[in-house]
Parts: sequence; C-alpha cells; structure tokens
Amino acid sequence: MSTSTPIRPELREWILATTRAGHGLPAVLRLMEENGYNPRQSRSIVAEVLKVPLAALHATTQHAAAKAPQGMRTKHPEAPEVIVDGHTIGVSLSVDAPTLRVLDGILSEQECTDLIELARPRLQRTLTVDTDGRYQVDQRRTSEGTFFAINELPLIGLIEQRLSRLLEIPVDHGEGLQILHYLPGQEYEPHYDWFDPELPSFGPMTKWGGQRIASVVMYLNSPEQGGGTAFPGIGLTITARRGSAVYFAYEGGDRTSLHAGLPVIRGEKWIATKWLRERPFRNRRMA
Ligand SMILES: O=C(O)CCC(=O)C(=O)O
Repeated sequence: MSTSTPIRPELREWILATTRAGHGLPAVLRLMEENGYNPRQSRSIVAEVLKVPLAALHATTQHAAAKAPQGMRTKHPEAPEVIVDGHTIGVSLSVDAPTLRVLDGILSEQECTDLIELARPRLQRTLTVDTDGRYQVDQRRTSEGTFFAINELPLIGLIEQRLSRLLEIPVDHGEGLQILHYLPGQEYEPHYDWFDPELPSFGPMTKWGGQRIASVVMYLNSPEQGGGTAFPGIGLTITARRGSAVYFAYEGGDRTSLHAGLPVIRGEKWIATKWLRERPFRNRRMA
C-alpha cells in the first residue's frame, strides 16, 4: 500500500522508534491524530512504514476503539419537568432519534435581555471550521456572534451551572457560551455539530475535550417569522421562543442529528448555544 504523499524521514523514524519502545499501534495512531494527522492518513502511513496490511491495522484500531474508555455523556432531561436550584424547566417535547428535548423556561426574560445586551457590542461575523481545521467565513452560516469564556461574568457562570446540573455534566466539559444574532435572510444551513473522524480537522478540533456529545440552543427572543431550528431528517422544526431551548445529544457519526437554523423571515433572532464535550475542554474559542 502506498500513500499519496511522501512520508517524512523523521516521521518514519518516530513510528519505528515508538513501536520498538513497546507502544501498541492504537497508541501510535492516537499520538499521530493528536498531532493533526487524520485517522485514514495515519493508518496508511503506519501500514506502509511497518509493512502491515492496512486491513489488519483497521481491525486492530476498531477493536481498540471498542475497548477505549468512553468519555462522559449528558443525562437527558425527563418530562414533565426538572427542577434545578429552584428553577423549573419544563420538558414539552421528547424525541428518541435524535435524542432531543424541548426545554421551556430554561432562561428568564431578564436573563435573555441581559445576554443580548452583553453580546451586542462584541458581535462579529460567525465562522465555521473548514476540513483542515481552519476558521473560515462561510456562506452557509451568515449570522453574527460572539463567545463568552467559561464563567466570564456572573450571569454566564449562573447559566453554565444550571446547564451543568440539568444535564449532570461538569461545567468544564462545555465550550464557551456562544451568542448568535440573525437578521432577515440570515441562517445556518443543515450541518452536524460533531466532528467527522474522517476529516483532517478532526485531530485539532478534538485535541482538547474530545468529541462533542450534545448541544443546547437557547432562544433569547421570539422572531416574528422564521428562524426555527429544523431537523430535516425527521421533519421537525422547533419554534424559537424566548426563554426556551432545544437540547440534542449525539455520538460522532449520528446522522439523525442534522439540523439547521432556518432563515429569519421577519424580525430578528438571538440564541445562546452551548456545546458539550466528552472530556474537559480547554480551548476558549470554537466555530
Ligand atoms: O440557529 C439555530 O437555530 C441553530 C444554531 C446551530 O445549529 C448551531 O449554532 O450549531
């Protein structure tokens, strides 16, 4: 098996030395992925350097993945309601595939107003991540937005604690809260929030915190028309209503979790999005 790009001599030497030192193939592949190689590329390179059939390598890593300790998963809120620190959150819709809940009253009116006003002066064009892990302006995502660092302000910390207790996952498994603002015509076309292990961006995007496991989209206002969150695979659209949220959980590769921020038709739309990781997350910023 030959790879499409030549293997650098230092990399070849490192693979040989690491395996001679007693590290197994899954460990070598994991280290390569942590250094930015995508899984397919790493398997081809290791197979070529060690003269192992690619199929054998694939089987080894699948077996290792099956045995690898899993990161954390969120607890899905159960209907009819969950009380967190005296705050009652209604569960008005539950879906099994994808795992999805509509959460009513997750934020108070005042919290929604305050989040909008805190974010307004910081708004910038929202970006996405390209297949190589670089941030890019993308016609599929036309909103403006900003991030808050974990516990950056008392209100941010309070909301993070509420989500942490509701979903039974530590605050440090969350990425910084992102506030998004959409004007008429602006949208976020259908996409997945998990990172695709087959893309070169997988290594850099999951280096800190591992895979994303759940998203919470909290609505800070009610657009006059349009702006719902659609799950096209199951024909479901969640209405954006001030103070409510849609929570959905997934494993990497879960195609039922395809979703979109539909174009706003009249008025404007403000949301706060929280993405959760299987392990503690250390980077401040994500697209
Ligand atoms: O705007 C929405 O309703 C969805 C936002 C979204 O999908 C995201 O930020 O990942």
